[in-house]
Amino acid sequence: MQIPEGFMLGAASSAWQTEGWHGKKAGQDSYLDDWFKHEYFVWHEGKGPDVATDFMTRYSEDVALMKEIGLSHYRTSINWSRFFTDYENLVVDEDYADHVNNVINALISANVEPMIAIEHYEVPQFLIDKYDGWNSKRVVDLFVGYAKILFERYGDRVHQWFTFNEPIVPQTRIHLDGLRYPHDLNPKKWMQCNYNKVLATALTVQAFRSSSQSGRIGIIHNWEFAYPRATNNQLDVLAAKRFDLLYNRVFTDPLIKGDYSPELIKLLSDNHILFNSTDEELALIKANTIDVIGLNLYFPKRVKTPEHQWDPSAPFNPRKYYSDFELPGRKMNNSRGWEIYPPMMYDMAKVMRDDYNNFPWFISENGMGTENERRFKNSSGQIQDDYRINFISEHLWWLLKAVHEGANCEGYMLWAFTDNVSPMNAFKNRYGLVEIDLEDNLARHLKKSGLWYHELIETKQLNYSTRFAYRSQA
Ligand code: BGP
Repeated sequence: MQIPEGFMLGAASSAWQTEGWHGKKAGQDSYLDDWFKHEYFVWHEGKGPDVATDFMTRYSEDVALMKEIGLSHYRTSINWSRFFTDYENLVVDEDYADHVNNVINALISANVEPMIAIEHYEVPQFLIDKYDGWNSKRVVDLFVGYAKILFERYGDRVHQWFTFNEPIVPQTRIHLDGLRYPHDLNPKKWMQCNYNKVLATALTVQAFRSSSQSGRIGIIHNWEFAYPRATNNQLDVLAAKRFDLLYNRVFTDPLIKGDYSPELIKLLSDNHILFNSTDEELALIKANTIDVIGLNLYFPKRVKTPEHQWDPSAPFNPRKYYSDFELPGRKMNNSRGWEIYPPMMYDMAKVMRDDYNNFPWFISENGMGTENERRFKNSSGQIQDDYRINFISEHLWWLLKAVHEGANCEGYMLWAFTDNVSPMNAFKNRYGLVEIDLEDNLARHLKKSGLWYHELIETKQLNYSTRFAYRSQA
């Protein structure tokens, strides 16, 4: 299948998952760093952001490999917690700012366009301790101040900005599900943080447009594609719809369309978790919608009508409205516990076409994390990750089919360029086109998929005849 000219074929990562703490100054902890320090025992084999892939000192090697593979784009983030020595007076840490500058320049000279997320969970712990983090509108203002400095310093060379990567995720894990440190279960706070990040995005979009820089600005959202168990069962369909409102449209409606849907507002009011907003803020959100959206899409979310009655005295959770549905026989990535369902790419394109007026979008993350990947090394030590090649091929096949039918999807970015640190799972599941060898001083080695991706980019031909391979996995 032909890949259209100009279709982005890149890869992604983030600052905190690669950098390591080399050169980090006292007081520069991010939320992730603080969590890692407090609950080190939930991180796989004690590995985490402290060393990561040591991108801080080894980025030149990585950029050289990006050039070798021929990536058109590389998305990463700038680490807010390291960018300042004083978050309130916006005093820049010039050492870190220089590092960012060098990385951007290196990417450009390697002919790889940088795409930058302003936050990929790297909110400074200081702002959590002092203001309760994203629950606070003071933090919204400080974020916008931070973003303006990035536009001034790097906007001449970075032309694609994203306010957040997966803005819903940290507060969902902390305030809605209570899974992550500090386990502060508080659904109202969950929704307030969601809203404050929408507001922060609108204010940042406004700041970007009034700066002298060219380019575009958007957000990266982890769209959780909700499939009802049975499309002819109205209760299952309703369960999927409510899931979709609470996890997807809570961001995408205000950011793309400028307004929250009345159905969502009613759902939030009925459950006493409506966010605090002012008319002025809502007008600002309406006037400053984004230019483009990146969607992180890994697995389908299958739901059915709730199996059990909800306890009205329990803290609100969207599970009030749905139960998980496990499709018997589903194809799985067992390392991660995620179902593999490539046609989701095509279904996503239909949603963007029908519900968002063919708004510009791209796949900002998709990929396959595999445990114990060393077992796939051949005699010369190269990881033979055919399962990853198949995974990418199947997903791209469905995506390109949609593109050939008119979807406004601009590209595909693999997660991830190199193996890197996942929250808690650390290096357990390997995602990269490039191996990070923990047993050999973090040496970088191209996997078979790295060579394959290079060929894909060179030839712009996806040689894949099966549209959907069945269950045979690593
Ligand atoms: C996305 C995040 C990434 C990355 C990826 C893989 O949700 O944006 O930061 O971690 O998922 O998931 P995991 O690392 O949990 O396996």
